[in-house]
Amino acid sequence: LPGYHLSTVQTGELLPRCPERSPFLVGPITVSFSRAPSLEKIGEKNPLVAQGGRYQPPNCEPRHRTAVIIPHRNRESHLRYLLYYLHPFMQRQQLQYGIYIVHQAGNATFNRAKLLNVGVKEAMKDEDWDCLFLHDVDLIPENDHNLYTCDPWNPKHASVAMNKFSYNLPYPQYFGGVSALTPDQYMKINGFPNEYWGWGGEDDDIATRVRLAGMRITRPSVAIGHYKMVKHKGDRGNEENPHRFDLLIRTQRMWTQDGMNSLSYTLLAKELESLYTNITVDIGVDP
Ligand code: UDH
Ligand code: NGS
Repeated sequence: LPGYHLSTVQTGELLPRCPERSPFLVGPITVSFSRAPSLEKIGEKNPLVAQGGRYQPPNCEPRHRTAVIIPHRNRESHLRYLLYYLHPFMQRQQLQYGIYIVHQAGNATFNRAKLLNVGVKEAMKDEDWDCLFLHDVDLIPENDHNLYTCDPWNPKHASVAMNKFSYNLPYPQYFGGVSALTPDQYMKINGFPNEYWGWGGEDDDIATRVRLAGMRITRPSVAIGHYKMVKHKGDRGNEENPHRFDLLIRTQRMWTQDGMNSLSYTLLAKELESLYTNITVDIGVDP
C-alpha cells in the first residue's frame, strides 16, 4: 500500500511496529538457474528498493536492520541470481536492509575475509545496522523461514544445508558460506582475519575466533537453512592457499592482533547503484 505510506509520511503519523512474525513468509522457494535475469528486470520486480539497495517496509516500523555484505570479483551472473531472489526474500521478512557488494580491485589473489572486514567497516558508516550478514555471492536461500536477523547472544551460521553438501553440514565446525553477527559480536572476535589470501581456511579461523571469544555458533535447523549454489569452477586468482594450515595453527595467538584492529585498505569507490551499494577497494596483495 504505497499510498498509505505516503500519507503517513506526510502527516508525520507513526507506523505500527512490524509483527514479530511476518505474514508474508511462504517457506520453501523454488530456485532455478536458467538464464541470469538482467538488473533492469530485477529493478522492475522490486519497485520499493531505494538507491544503494536499501529497503524498509512501507507499512510498519521494522524490528531489525540487516546489512548483507557480499565479497565479489568477476561473478556478475551469480550476483544477478542472488539479487533476484534475495530482494523479495528479505522484503517478505519485513526487514529494513541494505545490500553491499565489496569488490576487490585488481588481479591480486582474492581475500574473502578481508573484503568482509572492509564491508562491515563501510556499512557501519552508513547506518546503525543491528545485524551483519556475511554472504557468498553464489548461495541462494531456499526457505524464507531462514530469517536474516541476528541472534543477540551468539554468532549464527546460516548456510547449514547446501545442495552441494546434500543439504547437510560438511563437518560440524563448518562456518563458510553465509553467517550473521551483530556488530558487537563482530568486534568481540576482532572481525575476520586479514591474512588468508586465496581459497580455504578463513572460515575455520572465524569459527575458532568465536570459540576463543567465549561464544558459540548458533544455527537454524537443516530443514530451514537450505541453500542452492550456483555451479561454477574454481576462480582464477583464488587458488588454494598453501599456507592455510600453518595460519590455522596460529589462530589462538593471532586473532587479537589480526582483524578489525589491524585492517587497512584504500577505498576506491562507494557507489549507490539501484539494487546495491558498490564498494570498490584496494586491499593490497598477498605478501
Ligand atoms: N569470490 C568472488 N570471486 C572470486 C572468488 C571468490 O566473488 O574470484 C567470492 C564469492 O562471493 C564466493 C566467495 O568469494 O561465493 C567464496 O569463494 P570460494 O571460491 O571460496 O567458494 P565457492 O563456494 O567455491 O564459491 C568453491 C570452489 C571450490 C574450490 C576448490 C578448491 N579445492
Ligand atoms: C574445508 C576448508 C574450508 C571450506 C570447506 C568447504 O576443508 O575453508 O572445506 O569447502 N578448510 C580448509 O581448507 C582448512 S568447499 O567444499 O565448499 O569447497 O569452506
